[in-house]
Amino acid sequence: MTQSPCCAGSTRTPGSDASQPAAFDSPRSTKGQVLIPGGVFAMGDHFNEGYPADGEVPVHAVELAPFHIDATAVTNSAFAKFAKATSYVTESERYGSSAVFHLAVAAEPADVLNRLDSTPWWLTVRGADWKHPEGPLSGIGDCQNHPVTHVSWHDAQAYASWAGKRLPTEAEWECAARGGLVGKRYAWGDELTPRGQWRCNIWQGEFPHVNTEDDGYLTTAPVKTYRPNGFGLYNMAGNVWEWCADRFDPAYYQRSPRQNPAGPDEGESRVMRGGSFLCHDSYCNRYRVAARSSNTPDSASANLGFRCANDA
Ligand SMILES: [Ca+2]
Repeated sequence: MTQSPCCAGSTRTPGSDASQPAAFDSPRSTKGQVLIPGGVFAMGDHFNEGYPADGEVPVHAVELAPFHIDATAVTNSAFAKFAKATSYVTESERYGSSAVFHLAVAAEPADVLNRLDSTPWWLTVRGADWKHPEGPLSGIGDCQNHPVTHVSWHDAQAYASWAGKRLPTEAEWECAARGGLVGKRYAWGDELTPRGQWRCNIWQGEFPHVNTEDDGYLTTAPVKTYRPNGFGLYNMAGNVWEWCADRFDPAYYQRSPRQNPAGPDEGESRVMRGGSFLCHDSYCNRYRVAARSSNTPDSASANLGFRCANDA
């Protein structure tokens, strides 16, 4: 974890598993993807309301080649096809536990291994993984069209290569999330709930104990919930954090190249974007379109997933 322990729990893995490939050699596929036109956009926080340590400023011009990006986050159903075809075992499965939000645990007390003093709403649950997102007593039978969770950056990379895709760069992700709008706060405009309607799955109520679920969901929502943005992309804010390809450096915007920035060359953590169902203005406003966060590439949790991209 870096500076934002509220955002996503963190797990450590037992080391690499040489018995399974980290990448698969599949033909390129743009199935389920939207073509995003290239061009120049203004990347970063236009309102200077992000957390300074996240490095959302300065706003800077970025020029991107056209690219494709998935219209939705990768679902449990899609990830199940990958796991079945490849026998891939995720890092959470190998580690034997993952981070589950305290109000959504489905496990025997003996399987709740740890509760951190600094983030007591994150519990380390034995047997929590993508097939058991709330613990061993949960399943994904009724959640096939929800985003897959408990996947590490390494797991996301493996899936993307199998699908004939790749993870988006952070700049591609923000360009896509903006939906063609210029300098707006959210993926749909500047207002959080236009005409009183929720456009994303975040937290309402008193974090972390009372969630009034005004947006309809305590934890994940199906990937096509709410109206898509101007590019036809769903849930670019809230629901689950999404891994990007880039390494994370809060100072990166001060030196990033104008054309097709791909992140710093060095650094342990990887970028996550979009915020999750746990975001609330009172403690984490990272559902804004410019918001940035990161986690180590072996981390996984109940509010962290991904979507894929491709060159045009
Ligand atoms: Ca919600």
